[in-house]
Amino acid sequence: MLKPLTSLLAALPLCAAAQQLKPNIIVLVADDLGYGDLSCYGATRVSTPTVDSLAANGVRMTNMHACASTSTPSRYALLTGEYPFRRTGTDVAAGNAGMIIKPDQTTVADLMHRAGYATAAIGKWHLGLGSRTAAQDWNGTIDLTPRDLGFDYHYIMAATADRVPCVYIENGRVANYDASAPISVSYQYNFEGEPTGRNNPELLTKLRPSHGHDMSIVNGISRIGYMKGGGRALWRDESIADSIVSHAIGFIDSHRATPFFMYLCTNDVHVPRMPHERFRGKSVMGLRGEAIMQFDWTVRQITDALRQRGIDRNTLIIITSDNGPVLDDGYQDRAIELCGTHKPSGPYRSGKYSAYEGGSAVPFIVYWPEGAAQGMTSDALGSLIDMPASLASLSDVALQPAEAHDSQNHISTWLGRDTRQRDYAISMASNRSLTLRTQHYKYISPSDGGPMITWGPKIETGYRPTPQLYDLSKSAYEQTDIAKERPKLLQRLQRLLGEVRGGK
Ligand code: NG6
Ligand code: CA
Repeated sequence: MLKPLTSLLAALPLCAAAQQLKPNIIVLVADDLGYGDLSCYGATRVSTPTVDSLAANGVRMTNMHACASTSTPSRYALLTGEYPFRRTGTDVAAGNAGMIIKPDQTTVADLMHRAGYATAAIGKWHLGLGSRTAAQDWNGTIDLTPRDLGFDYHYIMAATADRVPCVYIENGRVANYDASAPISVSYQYNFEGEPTGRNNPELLTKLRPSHGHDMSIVNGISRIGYMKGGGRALWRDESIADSIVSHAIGFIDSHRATPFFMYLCTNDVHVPRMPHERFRGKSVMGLRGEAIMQFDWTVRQITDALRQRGIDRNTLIIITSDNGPVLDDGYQDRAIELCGTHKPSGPYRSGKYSAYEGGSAVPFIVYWPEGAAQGMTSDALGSLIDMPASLASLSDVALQPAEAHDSQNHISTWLGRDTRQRDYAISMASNRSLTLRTQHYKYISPSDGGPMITWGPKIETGYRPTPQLYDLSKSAYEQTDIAKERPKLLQRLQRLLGEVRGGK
């Protein structure tokens, strides 16, 4: 039946109003920032006043999990809503890895785009670029980029600051490209005559490696991988946070009329930690503490910019991290020596790379003055895999069955309007073994590999050849394995993991 014209007309202004009311969305992902690294999560040897104030005026979730204890698989899950264990090639990517997410996969950016948002990826990327590994045209246009994954704009680091190429990529091309210094990149061989950290330690004026990271030297710091050229396009580590912030604000400024979605990823607090000079000497924990301060500064720049433009009240900001913390991750930055009583993983055992909780438990703060609860702490179990479905729901976008198929909608809980939680959260350790967390328990599947990682620093893996089960309601620190005492519970969690694993 045709609707009378008057009712159609009456509906129009409402639609227009609804359109305008869509909040801007910023998903701000720190790198290697631990559960215990923010003062609103208990840190006392470093202070993060801006993040603390968002937490105090928003929702602070205390039981949130990344899907992996390293970056690439964790970010893969957050953007696609698919567990990284379903696909090979989702492990920590080289700087010249081809694009890991397939262009036909639906990402959270695609969904936001469908909802009418302008979309951007800014900062650390680490999910590959180009259609083929080692075949990117760093001197021309890269053929497969975040643009093919639903992002209108990108200004990114291909991988991490410790991996070449040490340049930003803006909309498929090296930003600030210097034609007088053509760029070559290899993860197999060095370029003739180019110094390396291994052969030319005298050129390491800023940081020395503690393990690995002894290949090409850029800005007095040796990296993973080899590169030649770059010239004016090479980044200065001390200015990475500033570059990320200025491009984020630039994107905000160019999208004042439409709602925007920004996936904003800091380089902090990943290695090499070389924050801006203005933070030097400011933390008792040295460079790692200063990198945490710089992370808080980044949040401050963004929130100030929103406020100055009068859009802070209708912007939803989610602050989280891609995986747990690490102290010595390959450079002699004295993170271990200066840590003192600080607990980067809070109450949890181990950190980055590990199957223990420290590997995947992450801070998660939701701030949106017009839409989220204020000053609430939630212990609802959650997972970053739910980003696509939750933001799609917030934006009224319907998901097709094949899209983001591991992702569930938990937006009401994230906004503090509900206490409904996930039944389980699954994470993948760096050897791809899986863990399953429920509100009270943690199951770690059996796997090969010793109790400590096999390179460099002392990090507990949590790997054992036998299944492990811990009661986290008794102690957050996984110490007493109750697998033998609770065979039925163990079986139930194993079955659940098996179902999810075989499910899709
Ligand atoms: C490791 C690197 C480490 C870090 C990590 C990835 C060595 C010895 N260690 O292989 O420094 O780059 O990969 O970190 O090379 S992540 O947070 O991006 O996953
Ligand atoms: Ca990381």
